[in-house]
Formats: sequence, structure tokens, C-alpha cells
Amino acid sequence: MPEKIDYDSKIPNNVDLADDRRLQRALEGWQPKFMNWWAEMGPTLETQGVYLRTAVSVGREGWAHFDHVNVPDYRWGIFLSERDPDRRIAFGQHKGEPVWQQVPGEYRADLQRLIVIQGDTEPASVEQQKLLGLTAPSLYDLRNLFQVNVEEGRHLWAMVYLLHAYFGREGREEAEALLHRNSGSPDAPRILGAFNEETADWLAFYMFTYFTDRDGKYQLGTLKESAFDPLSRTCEFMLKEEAHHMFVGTTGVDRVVQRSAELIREHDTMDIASHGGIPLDVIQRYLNFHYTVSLDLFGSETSTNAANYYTAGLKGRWMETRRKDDHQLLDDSAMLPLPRDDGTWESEEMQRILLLNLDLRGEYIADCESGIKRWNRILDDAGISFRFALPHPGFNRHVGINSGHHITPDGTIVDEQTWQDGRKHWLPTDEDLAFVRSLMRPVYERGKIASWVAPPRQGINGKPFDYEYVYL
Ligand code: BYC
Ligand code: FE
Ligand code: FE
Repeated sequence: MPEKIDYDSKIPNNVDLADDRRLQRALEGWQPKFMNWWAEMGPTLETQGVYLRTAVSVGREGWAHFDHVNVPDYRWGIFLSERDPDRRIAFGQHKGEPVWQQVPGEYRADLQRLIVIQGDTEPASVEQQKLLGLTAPSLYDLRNLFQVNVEEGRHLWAMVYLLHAYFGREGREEAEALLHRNSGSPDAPRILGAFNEETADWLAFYMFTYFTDRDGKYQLGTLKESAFDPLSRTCEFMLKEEAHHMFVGTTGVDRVVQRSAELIREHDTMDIASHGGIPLDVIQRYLNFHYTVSLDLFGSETSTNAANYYTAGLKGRWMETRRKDDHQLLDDSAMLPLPRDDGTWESEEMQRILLLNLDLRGEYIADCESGIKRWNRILDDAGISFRFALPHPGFNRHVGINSGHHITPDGTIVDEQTWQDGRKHWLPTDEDLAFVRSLMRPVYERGKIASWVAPPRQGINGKPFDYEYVYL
């Protein structure tokens, strides 16, 4: 397995594509379809070059190269992390056996389904973010948007490679379908709910990259544990790219909170809308929305699908190899909090293996708390007493045991009327959305920034904030 990437072929890769003519031809047949999709469904803003990173190696050090590139000329390619010849299955009924280099017939359908669901989210996010380039708050942010977009495009390539290389004709058909479904389409929507929502403004973009890309991190983390080695190695490399997407979200929200805090102090009022800032309660409502649609992405708390994937070795737990148990979970149990119709909570003991989606969601929630802490620290440093909080995991849910119940952000089970009355305090209202949208005016001058967000502390790859990240 060459660590270096072959950039001479049409499709950059480190999987020796040139040695498999059939596969190479099939992927070269898909490539123009991808390019058409990008032209039609990708970013609408045209540029003369964006300062982007491109993968040049999959090793630990210096895997990326930075330069201005014309976005449609970006070299989307197929990069898998290095193979560990001694790798063994870490969990489930095949624990201890060597990992698989081919798809076992009995798991074909399940693996294909997991890869299709993962693949479907990647282009969906590009579609959701299609218009954001028209209103970027700075060239720095515009560059980050394009970076995220091209890498989500590459993640689609990553899944399409697996479909083409290991799933035959059905896999090729699924690869086509990934370009035919579209975010928000009434006839052929994306598979998972969060990927049919609009990302209509930059606060939504920062929240999406914080909360929804972070679901990506956790799901990829479980697929990285897979016994199907090519999937594992693909996800391992995707996770490397993913870190930047979450950086964009974390620091994006930081900068909005920072700017709002400055305006609150400067004008000595929480009501900073008239001063061109985003009020903290609006930020909290955005947070509530993006967090809860992202919780839905973990599926139902009790899941026989997840249990079967685990037993088969297809999808593990977060940090599976660091867990100190038997990695089979046949006689373990765990508690599940359930909302009851009488408005009280009860806790039910269940087999741990049925609660794997809940387990993963728990890891995710703990990680989300770190964002809340940092944003509250910004407020604390500014002497502002307002505090952000994650809502209760039962709040505003459309998937799983809490859907069908009305649960407030503090976890109280309420009736329909109380829910309807509270909604406007808990979720973005039409006025909130219209207001945030009204702030979205492009700032394309070098070193300048919009009124509602603070500049970043640092630029990209050691460049200053006022670097010409995008040629327009
Ligand atoms: N929407 O047993 P259950 C990313 C369905 S994000 C609609 O609870 P399971 C990214 C489910 O299909 C990461 N339907 O679910 C981020 C099932 O249907 P069937 C994406 C849903 O299978 C930002 C039924 O309900 N990767 O990478 O345990 C930018 C019962 O389901 C939903 C993955 O998700 C939903 N939210 O868990 C770019 C990894 N949830 O079988 C990219 C692959 C459930 O009854 N996917 N259903 O017809 C999986 O591991 C699992 O399929 C899920 C669901 C975690 C999604
Ligand atoms: Fe991705
Ligand atoms: Fe991402």
C-alpha cells in the first residue's frame, strides 16, 4: 500500500487504481456525473481560486498541501489510511478473527446500507450549503466554507469507491442514486432528516458544523472499528479531514458569541439586534434546533439494527478497543430513561447491546458539553451572566422513544398547549430566522469582517486574517 498518493491519474488515489482497469473505468464513468452534480448542486458563487488544502499523503506528518485552486479543478480522490496487516476484529461474534478484505456474503446487504446512508449525508451537506458563499462574513470564512464543501465531496468519493469496488452492479446503482437524491427534494429527499433541513445562514452553518459534523465524527468513529477493513481505513482518513469541519463550527460559534458579548458591553443592553449583533437568546434557540436534529441522527435509543451490526462486527462502539469489557455484551445491561404518558420519567433496565445508539449518543453529548463550556467562558470573561445550555435529550425529538412526547428543554413532560406556548422561547421563530438573514451581507474585502461576528484569532496555515484567501 503506497502511502504517497498517485496524482498522475485522472482520479488521485492510494489504492493502486491503475492496476484494476475495470474498477478504474467504472469510477471514471462516475466522475463526469459527479462533476455535473457539483456544477448544478454545489456552491453557486464562482471564484478565481480558493486557498485550499489537498491531501498529498495519508501519513501522520504533513498530509496536506495548501494552495489556491480553482474549485472545480480540485483533485477529489480516494485515500485510505495505511493497512495494518495484523489488524483483528475487536468485537462481536467474530472477535479475534482477522479483519475482512472482502465483504462476506451474509453481511453484504447491511454493509451496503451503512455505506449508502453514510454516503448520502456527504453530498447532502454540500447541497444545504450551496448558497452560503453569496453572504460570507469574510474571505477567511468563505475559504473555510469551500474547504468543508470540497472535503464533503471527497467523502462522497470515499463511499462511492467502496460501493464500486466491493458491491458490484448494485453498488454502482447506489452510487448513481447518491447523486439523484437531493436535500429537501419532495420526490427524492436525502435519507436522514437533518440533511433535508436548510442551512440558510452562517449562524446555521456554524451550528451545523459544530453539531451535525460532530455526529459525523462519532458515526465515522464507529465505522472505523468495522471488521470490513477497507471501510475502516476509509473512515480513519475521513476523520482526519473532519477535524477541520468541527474547528469551523467551534470557532465560528465562539466568534459570534464573542461579538455579541462585545456589543452587549459596549451598549449596555442584551438587546443588541439594533446594533447589528445576534442576541444570546437567538443563539440559544439556534443551538437547541441544531443539537436536537443532530440527536435524531443517532437513530432510536433501543435498536436491534445496531445490535445486529455490532454482533456481526460491522459497526462498533466509540473507542471500542479502549473499552474494558468483553466486547460482546451478551449479558450486560444498562438503564434507559423513558417518558411516560402520565408525565413522569421511568428508568428501565435493558440489555446493553440493544442500547448502542444511546451509548454513542452519550459520548456525543459529553463532547457537545465542551462547546457549551467554552461559549459560557466567553460570556463569563465579559462579565455577562447569561449561560448557554444543552436542552434535555428528550426535547424536540422526532426519532426514538421521546418522539410523540412534548418535552421542554429542562426535561419536563408537558401537554400540547404548553408545548405550543413554549416553542417560541425554545426554537428559532420566523422572526429570528428573518433577523439573522437580514444580517447576512457578503464582506469580500481583504481583512474586513461583518458586524455580527468577531474575526478569528488566527488565519489558515499560518497566514494572517487579511490574507487573500479567495480570488474573486
Ligand atoms: N432519519 O434501529 P434504528 C455525517 C430509521 S453524519 C430517518 O433506530 P439504526 C455528516 C432507520 O433507518 C453521519 N430515518 O436505526 C455530517 C430504520 O429504518 P428501517 C452519517 C431514520 O439503524 C455533516 C428505523 O428508522 N452516518 O457524516 O440503529 C456533514 C429504525 O431505526 C433515522 C451514519 O449515520 C433518521 N434520523 O440507526 C456531512 C452512519 N434514524 O431499518 C456528513 C450510518 C433511524 O426500519 N448509519 N431511522 O427501514 C447508521 O449507522 C444508522 O443507519 C443510523 C440509524 C445511526 C442512521
Ligand atoms: Fe463528511
Ligand atoms: Fe464534515
